[in-house]
Amino acid sequence: MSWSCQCFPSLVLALSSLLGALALLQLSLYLRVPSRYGKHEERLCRPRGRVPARCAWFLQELPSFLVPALLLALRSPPRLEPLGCRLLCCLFCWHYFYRTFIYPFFTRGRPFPLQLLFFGTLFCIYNGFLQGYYLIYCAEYPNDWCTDIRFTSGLLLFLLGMGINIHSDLLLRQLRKPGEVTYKIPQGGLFTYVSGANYFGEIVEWFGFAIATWSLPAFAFAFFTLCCIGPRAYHHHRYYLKTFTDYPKSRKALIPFVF
Ligand code: NDX
Repeated sequence: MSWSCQCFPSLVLALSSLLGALALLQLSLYLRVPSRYGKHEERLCRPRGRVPARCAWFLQELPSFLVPALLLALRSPPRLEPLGCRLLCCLFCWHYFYRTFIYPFFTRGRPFPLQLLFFGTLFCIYNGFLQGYYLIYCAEYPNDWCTDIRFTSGLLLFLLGMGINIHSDLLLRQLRKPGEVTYKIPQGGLFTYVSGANYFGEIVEWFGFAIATWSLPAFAFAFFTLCCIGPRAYHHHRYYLKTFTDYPKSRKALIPFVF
């Protein structure tokens, strides 16, 4: 089976706008009350409606990798010229390869609420389709896009953000022994400056991707990421200040030295 190549710009515009609207909805819902998973889940209220963290993160993130990969495989004739376009699609898939096939197998997180797993999976199908469809069917770049300042600076930011995100996730994981579910004060790396170091890395990463692709869908996704995990970083910060009397007072919530 193969799909003939067609780009519908109005579809890209509609899906990107909806993503922007979901970001604002997300912000209004979770600014005051955190999304209820991990340390903000109401304590063991519904033990039955929870899925082991490994399984939940694998299932939830899989569509973000699989959907663009399928779109790519089904496209006829195969595209992704010039090189800039091919690299950009690989960056997106690379992140979600890590998030789907590596991150879940090392996580020591608490079981994840089934209801949020359902919505998270729907979101990943939606976003995987939007980013993949745009890059594979619609994006047009000049042959020298790889040397454009937007591509190079965006790529550098993407790599920097990804490095911070992976390193911070690793530091969080090392706080626990296998089987442990208690919370401790994160130390080292960017956690020296902010409570949400992993989130800071992820936000930098997706804004880098948006600059490198210079596209509406990628900017909409970067904005969604900011609205989704920005408030979560703030709630993590408040949680730490409330829970640990010796929590470093100079540490900010999300942006080093600023907020
Ligand atoms: N998954 C992105 N919205 C989300 C799941 C939830 O990848 O209905 C968004 C993602 C989804 C969300 C996703 C989309 C929107 C949803 C939402 C639920 C509701 C919402 C669907 C898809 C919704 C609308 C209204 C629009 C319909 O026990 P534990 O689990 O707390 O353990 C943690 C541990 N840890 C510690 N251990 C010891 N001591 C401490 N002090 C510790 N602090 C933490 O570390 C975990 O095992 C681990 C990481 O925890 P945490 O809380 O720091 O990060 P977490 O939020 O779990 O994210 C994990 C990684 C991280 O790198 C982050 O950057 C990335 O995933 N992420 C997460 C969320 C979204 C996202 C990226 C993005 O938008 N790009």
